[in-house]
Amino acid sequence: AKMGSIARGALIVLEGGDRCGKTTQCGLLLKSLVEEQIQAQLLEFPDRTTKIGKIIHDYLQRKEDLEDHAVHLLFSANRWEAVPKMQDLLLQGTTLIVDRYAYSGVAFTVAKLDFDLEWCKQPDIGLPKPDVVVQLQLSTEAAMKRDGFGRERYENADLQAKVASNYAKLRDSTWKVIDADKSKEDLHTELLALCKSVIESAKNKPLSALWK
Ligand code: Z5A
Repeated sequence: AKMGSIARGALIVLEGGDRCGKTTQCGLLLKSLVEEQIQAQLLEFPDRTTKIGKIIHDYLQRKEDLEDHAVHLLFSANRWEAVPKMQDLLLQGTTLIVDRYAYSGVAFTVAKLDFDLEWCKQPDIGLPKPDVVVQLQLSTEAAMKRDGFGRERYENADLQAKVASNYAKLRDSTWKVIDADKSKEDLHTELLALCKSVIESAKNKPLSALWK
């Protein structure tokens, strides 16, 4: 960073299919970074704590049905409402570890109804662009052996396979695909090393805009 200016934090996104261990790894990452005195915070999407997030939660829990375009836009709005906070934190030097982002938005809506990929990307264009997107890849067979598979809407093998193929269409130079079928500890070691190098190199880069 330039003399006198604060080095910005990195925007680190974890993506992956159901049960791949994103939430577990986000928690472990935060713990290790904080132990090493690196400022960091977690964010997750959907953020179910906001008004919009509560509507999304009821939809995912099948308590409410919503028109498919409308729910896609709500997922996006739920990210935009977090942007001012994200920008402030990043520019103050805090690294953000984000559990799902716009890629989930596109991959799930396209998987659900064969929606047009470009249409699905539109509402998220211009969000803060991640410095790295880590896709935790886990076969559906392995995912189904883990606790909790199949409780919410979207948690079925067919849809999860389509999501995986949509992720492949969204990969760009910021993506890293990691095999998630390993112990929590081994996966964490791999991820921590990757994230620390991303945090170092993000320090001197301006924050840019997604899909622009
Ligand atoms: N969605 C969307 O449609 N549009 C959008 O814009 C966004 C999301 C943002 C809810 O997301 C749904 O919303 C999601 C996509 C859609 N639908 N699906 N599927 P969510 O993130 O709130 O929920 P989720 O995908 O179901 O994620 P999760 O429950 O948070 O799972 P996870 O984070 O991948 O896994 P985990 O909780 O860390 O681990 C799952 C279990 O496996 C747990 O019992 C762990 O102890 C165990 N585990 C974790 N790691 C391991 C390893 N390494 N070995 C063995 N067992 C492990």
